[in-house]
Amino acid sequence: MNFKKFSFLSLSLLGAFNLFAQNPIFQTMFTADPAPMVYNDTLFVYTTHDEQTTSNFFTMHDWQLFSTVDMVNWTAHGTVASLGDFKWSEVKNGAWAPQCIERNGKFYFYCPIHGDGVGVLVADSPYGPFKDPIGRRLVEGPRVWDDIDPTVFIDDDGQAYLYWGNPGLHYAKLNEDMISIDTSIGNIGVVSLDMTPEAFGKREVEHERYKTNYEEAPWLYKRGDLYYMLFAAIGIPEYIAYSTAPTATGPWTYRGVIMGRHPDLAFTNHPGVVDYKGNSYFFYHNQGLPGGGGFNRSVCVEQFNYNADGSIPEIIPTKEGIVNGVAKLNPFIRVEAETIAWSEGVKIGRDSEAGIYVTNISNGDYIKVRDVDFGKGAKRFQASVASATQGGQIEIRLGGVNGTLVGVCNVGNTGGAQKWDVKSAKIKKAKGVHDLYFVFKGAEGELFNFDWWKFL
Ligand code: FUB
Repeated sequence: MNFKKFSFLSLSLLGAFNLFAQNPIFQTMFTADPAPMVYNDTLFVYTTHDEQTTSNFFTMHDWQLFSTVDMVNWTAHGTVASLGDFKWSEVKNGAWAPQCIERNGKFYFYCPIHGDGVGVLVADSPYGPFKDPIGRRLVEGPRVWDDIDPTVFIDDDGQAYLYWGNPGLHYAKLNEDMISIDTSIGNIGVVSLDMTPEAFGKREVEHERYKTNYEEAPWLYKRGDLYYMLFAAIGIPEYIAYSTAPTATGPWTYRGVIMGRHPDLAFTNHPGVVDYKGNSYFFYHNQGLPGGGGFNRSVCVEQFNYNADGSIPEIIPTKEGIVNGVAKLNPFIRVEAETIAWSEGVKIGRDSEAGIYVTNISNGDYIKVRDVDFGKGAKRFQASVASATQGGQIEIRLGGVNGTLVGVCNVGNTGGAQKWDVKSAKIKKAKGVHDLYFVFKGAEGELFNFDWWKFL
């Protein structure tokens, strides 16, 4: 199904239904394999990117970055790295599940290139630009085709570990430079775990390649004294399960399923867990966007609490996602238009002047921004926009797509789709905390591009 057409035709039907939807958390493209990372006061989520496809395999060329400071509004930062960054690899389709970690002010991004093993990129900022510091694959696993889904973790003593693999689980100790491995252990630095039922669960149906419930998508972290290894389990369709251990290298004990099968989940799933501003969050993916499927997936998040003994409860996927944000949004400073709690119809674009902006805007599309704190009130609205057509209007509403209309910003032709101009509108009765809606109106076709907004 064509997402754009679906959105336009079904807007009125979906409006009420989506009033409380927060999952999937990114609606402007298909994303999967979430890898959350907290740095300073921001939560970053690196994802893979499913190109919209009708084929029966993954079409994945690049990795995307999103961030939040409140858990309900997400800012898209666009493509953060792509297969082209690995000049030594000729793989053209296979940008699979990555993870990024910070060490001493540098950001190390471990990327599986399906069919060519795991590479590493490094940057001075979480946003990139990421560069390949070694010009070759990082690890030589037992079978390069199986070397996917790296997870990286730095232990309290400074030792960094990289785990990866499908159908086996392997690890290497990273040297302090994070771009080479300690070759003194295992088979030239690679240790393949003994896949026992005690460690990763007894597979109910015997399988030639898979000896336990472990399938792929490992996610390693430590909480208190316990090391956690979450993973995609039990075959296709995948569940999320986990094991724990007293050290980063085991011995692992299987602890059971965290997320089982549910309608809207894809045949793969992929965990990412993080604590942020005092809460614990579980990231995963589903196929819940219009046009979604096993190769057109979407990242979601749920909040959870550990049990008193440190075990992880069963987590049920929801459409509501995060109900309570952890901060209010200040509308009196420039806010990127691609900071979105929920949207319908729009996509993101990039140019050298504006950076990332919202594009593909048609009549009836909208953007919702949650928990906007207007304080004692706003008087004017400003938006940076660009239009090569007759433009349209931004209806500024509170509380819903049909909520209180507090202003209308007219956007005319600015002389080009990348000719940015600031338009403004008078605002009435916007006080206190509200969910803000930008509802786009105009004639048929694309109306304008939208880079940022601000209230005065
Ligand atoms: O996204 C491609 C692959 O599908 C990932 O590497 C696996 O974890 C599964 O999600």
